[in-house]
Amino acid sequence: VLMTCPPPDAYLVEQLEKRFTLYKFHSIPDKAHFLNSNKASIRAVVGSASAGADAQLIHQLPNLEIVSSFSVGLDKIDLAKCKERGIRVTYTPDVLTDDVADLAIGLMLAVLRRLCQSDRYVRSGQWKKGDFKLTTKFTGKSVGIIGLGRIGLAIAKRAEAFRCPISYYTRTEKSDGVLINIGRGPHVDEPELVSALVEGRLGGAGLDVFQDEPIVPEELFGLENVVLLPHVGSGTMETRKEMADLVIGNLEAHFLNRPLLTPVL
Ligand code: 8YV
Repeated sequence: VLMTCPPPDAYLVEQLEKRFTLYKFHSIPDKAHFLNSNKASIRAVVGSASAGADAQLIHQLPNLEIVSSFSVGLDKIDLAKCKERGIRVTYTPDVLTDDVADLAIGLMLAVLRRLCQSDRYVRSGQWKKGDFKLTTKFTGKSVGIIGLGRIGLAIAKRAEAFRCPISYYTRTEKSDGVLINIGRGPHVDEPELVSALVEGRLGGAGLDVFQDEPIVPEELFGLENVVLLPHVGSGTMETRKEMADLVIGNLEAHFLNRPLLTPVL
C-alpha cells in the first residue's frame, strides 16, 4: 500500500501497518527512484484531501488495483484514469457529515458573534479598559448553500433550527453577507474573496479550506471579520476513527474479494 498524502491520522497508519506493507510516499526523498524499484509491488493507494492519485502516478503504477481515500472529496483522484484502468476507488462519505456541518455553523457564529475577537479582547486585558463593539445576530438570517449534497443538507437542517430562511443558491449580490467555506478552496475565487473582504464589499468570512493549503493569503491575517481554520472540518477523534476504519475496511474487502463498503468506482 502506498500512502501518497502526509500521514493524516496515527490510528490509520498504525492499522495499515498491521495489515499491509505500507510505504509513506510523502517522506521518501527520492520518489522517482522509489517508484522505479517498487512500482510492480504496489497494489493500493491511500490518499486524502491533500494528495490522492493523479494521472501521472496512476500511469507509473502498473499493478494498481484500488485507491482508498481518507476523505469524502475526490478532487485529488483522477477518476477518469481510474475508470479507464479498471482501478476501484473508495472514499469516506456520511461518517464526517455531522462534524463538517457542525463546523459550518460554528464558523457562522464565530464570524457574526465575533467569538475569536471577544476571546482576544478578554485575554489581552482590553475588557478592563473599554466597551466591546456589538455583534450581528445569526438566528433568522438568510442562509444560502451552494452544493446541497449530504453536508449541504445537514447544514440546512441545523440552520433551520436557527430559524434561518434557506436558499441553496443565489445570484443576488450580497453587501453585508458572510461567506463560509467548508468544502474546497477552489470553490471560491480566492483573490476576489480577499479583495472583497479587504475593500469591505463582503461582511466577513469563516474559512476552513483554501486554494493552496497550507498557504493562506496573508492579507486575511489582519482582518477582524475573518475566522481562519486549518482544514479541520472532519477533525474530531470520533470521525477520524470512523474514516480510518472505512479506508481499511475497503482495502480488506477488496483484497478478500468482498463487496466494497463505500465504492465510488
Ligand atoms: C480530509 C476532507 O479528508 O473528507 C474530505 O474531503 O476534506 C477532510 O475530511 C481530512 O482533513 C484529511 O485530509
